[in-house]
Amino acid sequence: MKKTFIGLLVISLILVAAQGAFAADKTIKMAFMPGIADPFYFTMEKGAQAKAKELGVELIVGEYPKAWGPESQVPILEALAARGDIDLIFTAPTSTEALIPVLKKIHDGGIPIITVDTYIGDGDYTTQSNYSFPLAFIGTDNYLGGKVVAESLAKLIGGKGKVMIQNTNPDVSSVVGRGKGFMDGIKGSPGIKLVAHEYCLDNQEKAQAQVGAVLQKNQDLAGVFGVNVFSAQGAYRAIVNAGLTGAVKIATWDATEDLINALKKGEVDLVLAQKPAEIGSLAVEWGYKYLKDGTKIPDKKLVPGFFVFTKDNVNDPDAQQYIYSK
Ligand code: T6T
Repeated sequence: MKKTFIGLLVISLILVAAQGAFAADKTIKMAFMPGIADPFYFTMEKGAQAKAKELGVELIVGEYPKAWGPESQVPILEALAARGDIDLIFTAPTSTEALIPVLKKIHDGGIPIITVDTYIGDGDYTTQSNYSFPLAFIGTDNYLGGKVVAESLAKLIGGKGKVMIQNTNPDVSSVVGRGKGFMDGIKGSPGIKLVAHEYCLDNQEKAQAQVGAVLQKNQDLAGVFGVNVFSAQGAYRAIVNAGLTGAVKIATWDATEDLINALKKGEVDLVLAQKPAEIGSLAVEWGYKYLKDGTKIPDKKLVPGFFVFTKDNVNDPDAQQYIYSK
């Protein structure tokens, strides 16, 4: 009995040591699989590539999906894993539930996973569950950002009036968090009424049509929250087309050049910028540390902050760093 225990202990120690042990002369190869082709993920890739270059890591980037969702993402992830030469994958799961099986299979096949921007399950990777296998989640505090946006929009509309949320998907952690934060944030202003919460499935034309339809029914709409690149870009275009620039206040999320230019023109009132380059850089840095010597991210979570652009700071030299790349 005692011998078996000691034997098991020795095997476990060898396995633990082997996990982080990487031959000094082997180039680490990581793969990044973005959520969709958009400036947020292009900027994340830039940050990741810069850190990879600094550390001598080879970074393979999976094909950028043209549409959001597991149908596009799963085959690309499977192809990356099937190459057989990837040491770690970091990816933005396009669904909290639908991505669990494929990521678990890749992990069980020996490739560690970090999720960036979005998480699987409820994002708690510290409690044992069928989705706690990733090394970590690295991304924005979307709930907090949603609350900040709500409080700012409330001020812009004088604490009262009808508002809507133009969202993308009901099963994606990032945008769900933003929506929840916003809904809790407006609770502080009893005069504000949420009249619509639309989902465009990350399609800008659809977002524009949805905001247009809500405007038709609510001609006294006071404010809109566009929760990400395509929903925000579609939302402000609908307001401009309706000739309501300035009358309907628009708070948007993601600092694309399009949204920043719209802010400068007064067609948008607020742009929340995430820090995608930092997220990509942290994923490479911590993936590298883990592969080199088994160092793990404390609490399996890293949360870079965000920056809020308004017409008052949009031209500040210090703020320019937060605009996403094309
Ligand atoms: O807002 C980002 C990202 O954080 C979100 O998860 C999905 O949409 C974007 O990529 C912007 O389009």
